[in-house]
Amino acid sequence: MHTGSSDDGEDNKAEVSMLSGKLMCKPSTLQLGRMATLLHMVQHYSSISVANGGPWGTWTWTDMCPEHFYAMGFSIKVEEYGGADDDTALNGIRLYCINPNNTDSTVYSIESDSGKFGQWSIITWCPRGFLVSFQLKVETPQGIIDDTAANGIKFRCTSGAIIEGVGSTFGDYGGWSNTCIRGGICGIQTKLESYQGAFVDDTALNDVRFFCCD
Ligand SMILES: [Ca+2]
Ligand SMILES: [Ca+2]
Ligand SMILES: [Ca+2]
Repeated sequence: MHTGSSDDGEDNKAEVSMLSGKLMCKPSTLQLGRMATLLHMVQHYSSISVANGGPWGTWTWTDMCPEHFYAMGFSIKVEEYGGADDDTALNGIRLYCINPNNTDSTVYSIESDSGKFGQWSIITWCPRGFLVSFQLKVETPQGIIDDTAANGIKFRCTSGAIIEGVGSTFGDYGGWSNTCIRGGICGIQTKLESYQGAFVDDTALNDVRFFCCD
């Protein structure tokens, strides 16, 4: 768990300076766009994470709220308990971003990669303020028995209120992530095990990290 400069940040800085060095020749629109994104990330974002994520899957793409928007609510995609079937429990997380300075209360939803099983829940909102930290409920590896990895999630809001996406019943909550120092959560990236097929034990969502904006 850490805040501020990460290995990713260092890589981004290196890549930015590498791209800057190439500016003598005319950069493509794609390069300019990527450079702008990287500069934005280096300047503004820190990530928050937990230590108890599941071991399967790979980190997928990042999705971010528009500038000046912060996540104030969330919904989760959960596969209902299937008894003897291959269960996956938590499959996806969506964040709902608002701009506190907007008077038209536009809501913008963001989502990283999600599994194919389950239904989306209703949205749970912070009573006020934004999402600033989280806990993940994860089932530890079960060996030859059916695994589900992540099962549920709790968020703490700026006000201190705790809101929960109850999800499925397996596993336990780990410790709290670090907390967004100013502002709140404004981005998401999931670690997802892609669909393994009918005869292989699937787990879908294993871990998640969020990004903070000042
Ligand atoms: Ca297993
Ligand atoms: Ca399966
Ligand atoms: Ca399973």
